[in-house]
Amino acid sequence: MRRVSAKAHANIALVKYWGKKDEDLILPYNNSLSLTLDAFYTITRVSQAKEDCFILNGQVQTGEIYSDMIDYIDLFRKRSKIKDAILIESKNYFPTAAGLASSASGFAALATALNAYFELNMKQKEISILARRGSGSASRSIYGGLVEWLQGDDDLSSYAVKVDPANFDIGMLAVIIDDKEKMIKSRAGMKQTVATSPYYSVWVETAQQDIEAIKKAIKNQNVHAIGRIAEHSALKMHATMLTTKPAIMYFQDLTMKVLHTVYALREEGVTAYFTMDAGPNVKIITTLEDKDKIIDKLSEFIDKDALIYSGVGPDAKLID
Ligand code: 2P0
Repeated sequence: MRRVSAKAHANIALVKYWGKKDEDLILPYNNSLSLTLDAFYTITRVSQAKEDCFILNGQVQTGEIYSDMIDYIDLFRKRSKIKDAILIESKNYFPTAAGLASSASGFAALATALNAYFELNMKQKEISILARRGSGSASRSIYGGLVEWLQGDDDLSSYAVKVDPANFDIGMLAVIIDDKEKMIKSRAGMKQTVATSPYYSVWVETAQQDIEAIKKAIKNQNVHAIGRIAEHSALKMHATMLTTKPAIMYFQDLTMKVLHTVYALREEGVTAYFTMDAGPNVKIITTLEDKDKIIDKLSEFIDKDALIYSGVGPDAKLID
C-alpha cells in the first residue's frame, strides 16, 4: 500500500498578514514575515484508501470541512497520473491545547505529503504555492527560520521564501490565555476588516516599510529591532481590527496584564516584545538567555503550563 508522512512546524508572523485581494486564490494585500517554531508542529500521513477520508486529531471530518478537503486534494490529484482515493490522518503536536493556529503547520505538512504521494516532484516554491491555497499562513511553514511570503499578483507569483536560517538566539514564549475556539475566525475577520476599516489603507501602505526594516534588523541579528518592528506591526493589525464594523476585539483582561508586564520587563532590561494574532494569546519575542526571567514574572499570575517557549523550527519535510 502506498503511504507517505510529512512534518511541518507552525509559524508566528512578525510582520502580519491581514486581508486578501483575492479570496479564492488566497492572495494577500501585503507581504508578511514570520518565525517558524520548533515546539509546535503537525504530522500528516497520506495513504491509499477505498474512498477519500480525512481524520484530524483522531476525529473523522464530515460536512464542509470534508468537502473542502476533497477540493484541496484534487488540486494535487488532477496534476498527477495517480488517481487514488486517499486517507489523510493529521495530528497536531502542540504542548497544550495551545490556542495557537494549526492551519499553517497543517496545510504545510499536507502539501508536502501530497506532493510526494502523487509524485509531483515539486520544489519548495511550488509546494509553498499549494500550501497557500489551503491557508495563507501555511505558505510560510514550508520553510524553517525567518520566512517572507511574497504577496505576488497571481497564483504563481504568491509564495514564501527563506529570508534567514535564524542561526542566532531568538525564540518565542507563547502565553496561552484562552484555548477556546476564537470569537471570529481569521478568514471572516480579515474580510470584514478589508470591507469596513478606515485604517485598512494605512495598514497596506505601511506594511512594506515594516518588511524592509525587519529584513535589515534580521541581517544585523538585532533581536531588539526585530521585536520593536514586530510589536508595532501587531498593534497596527489590531488597530484595523478594532476599527472594523462591528469591532473585532481579541484583547481580554489577562491579555492586557501580560502586555503591560512585557513593558515592565523591558524597562528592567529584559529582551521582551509582544505579538498577537487573531485571539487573546500573546507570543513574546525573546531569547533563550532571557526567557526564564519572563516565565518567572508571568508565573506570578499565569499557570506555568500555559507558558511555552519555542526556538527556531526547521523546513517542512517527509518523515518515515
Ligand atoms: C499571520 N494570521 O500573518 C496572520 C496574523 C492571523 C493574524 O495568517 O484565510 O489561517 O486561511 O489565509 O492564514 C491567520 O490566517 O487565514 C493568519 P487564511 P490564515 O499569521
